[in-house]
Amino acid sequence: MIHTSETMYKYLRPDKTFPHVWCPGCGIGIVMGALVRAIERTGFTKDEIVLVSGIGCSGRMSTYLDFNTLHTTHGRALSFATGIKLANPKLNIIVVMGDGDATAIGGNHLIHSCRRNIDLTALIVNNNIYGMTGGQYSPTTPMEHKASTAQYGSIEKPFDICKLVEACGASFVARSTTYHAKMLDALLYRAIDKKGFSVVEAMSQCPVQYGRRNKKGSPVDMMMWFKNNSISNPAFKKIPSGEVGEQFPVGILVDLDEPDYLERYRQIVKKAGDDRL
Ligand SMILES: Cc1ncc(C[n+]2csc(CCOP(=O)(O)OP(=O)(O)O)c2C)c(N)n1
Ligand code: SF4
Repeated sequence: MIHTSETMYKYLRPDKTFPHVWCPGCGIGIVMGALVRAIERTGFTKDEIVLVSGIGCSGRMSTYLDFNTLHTTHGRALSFATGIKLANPKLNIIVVMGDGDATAIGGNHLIHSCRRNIDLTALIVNNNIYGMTGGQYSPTTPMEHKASTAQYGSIEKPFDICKLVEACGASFVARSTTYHAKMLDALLYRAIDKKGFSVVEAMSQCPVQYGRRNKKGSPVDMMMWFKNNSISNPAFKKIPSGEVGEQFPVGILVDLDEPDYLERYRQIVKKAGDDRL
């Protein structure tokens, strides 16, 4: 049995980094709690984990958590993480990104990490907006929803992150929300354990930049929206496509066993007659 507050304190850097920057009611702290519980369950020591993050509100996790951490440039967290994994394959690398960081400026890195099937765990905190920089619309802002750069509503089709990474070849794809914190922790545990490129989308409320503009109510209202519109993947698949509306599937969406990048790379090295790896 994991005692939540004790576990959190074990992994925080209390002397250096608090108070944190997150707004009251923000969902990122819930996501960070789930990540810590998942890591605790794996039994890895702090030194066996590397947490890499990009820039943005969610990217601050690498400042607050006491692992080997790297706070990288906006959109480039996966490239830094790829370098670390290739240099030291024994490390378990978790990459935290916002939806803008992962799918806009870092979109190219995301799709090619899936295709490459490099053994990393990507945690994408999707709050449907650029939180840190003042609420500009991101590739996951729903159509007609408002942002500081879309005063009359976005006119672009949003990405479904899970469908995107599935199509690009990710080995493990899962989605949960801040309402389903325990499910999120179980999915992150599975993702860290999984060999190959794993993506977990954590839908999270940003009451300040997204919720307020789009009249989504309080942080609790936003979490209740997650509760009322999420549905388990098997049940979701049975809904006729014309009747889906705003509902979205949660849980494990893809789980494949395929050779990862390093396994393929080692085979090539062997073929080339070099036995150093
Ligand atoms: C190269 C570069 N371009 C733009 C920025 C400004 N910037 C910082 S965070 C951010 C958006 C963050 O949004 P998201 O990734 O969705 O994370 P959130 O803050 O919502 O958690 C932007 C555009 C930057 N830091 N670097
Ligand atoms: S701006 Fe939004 S995402 Fe950023 S800390 Fe505030 S509530 Fe959270």
